[in-house]
Amino acid sequence: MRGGVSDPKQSRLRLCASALMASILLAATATGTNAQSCREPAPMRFEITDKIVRSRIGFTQGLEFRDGQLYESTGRVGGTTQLNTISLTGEVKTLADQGTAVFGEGLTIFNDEIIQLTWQDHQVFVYDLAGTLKRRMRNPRDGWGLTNDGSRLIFSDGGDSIYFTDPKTFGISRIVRIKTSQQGPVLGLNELEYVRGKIYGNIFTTRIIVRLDPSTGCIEAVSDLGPLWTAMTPDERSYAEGPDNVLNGIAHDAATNLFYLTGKRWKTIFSGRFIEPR
Ligand SMILES: [Ca+2]
Repeated sequence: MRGGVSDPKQSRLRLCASALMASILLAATATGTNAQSCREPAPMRFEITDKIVRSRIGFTQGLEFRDGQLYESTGRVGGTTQLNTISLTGEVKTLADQGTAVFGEGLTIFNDEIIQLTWQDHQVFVYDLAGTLKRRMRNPRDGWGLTNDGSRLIFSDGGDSIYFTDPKTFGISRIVRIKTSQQGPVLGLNELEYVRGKIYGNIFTTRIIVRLDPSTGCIEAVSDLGPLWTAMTPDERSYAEGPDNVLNGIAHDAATNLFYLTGKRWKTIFSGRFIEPR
């Protein structure tokens, strides 16, 4: 069913996310003091190059590009936690299904293993590239977005920090607080993507994607993805207008430098590039 709010994180964070978006946009134009030693974030524009129309929709919680296709994690309360592949022509294939007992969240691929978080179930599933479950790990925290920097997994839990963990054990080795040039915590960082030393993440319930430096936690750039909705056909937009169907998928193909962006239960996945003014 499309429509009604089925993600309980939604109502909890809606107010603080709105405040955060205002704060980040304000920070992007602020000229005041630099209270937390971060530079003012630069505006970033997303230039759409193409779009993929899916053969069936999913409650997207994680997205990553590998070997010419997208890997997707899905999850919601009362909905199935799946591991899907999506071809660049939009064909969706389910590799694994954990059922409705757990709430699937972020996904990343590290050393030919697909790693899938769950929200508050503390379970981390590890699959081979064909989707066969190899092992499980325990996450002591909530699980939201997940990516990796080539040596460590990096995840968010909706709070004010990102967490670096051991890919073999999920033991947390480092915690970095997310900051802007303005005072106050940054909450709601959701789906993540590590690209050339930076992390792109979308702020839950907003149309904002930020780029942050994982070594300092500073948000360096901010992009309003509102133009994605403008680029949809009326039918495609109908899938992206429910209060639940927020922006929540960021993947990157290093070979082409293309990003792939989508949202929960969207019919469309957009490809394109982030452009910053020189
Ligand atoms: Ca991602």
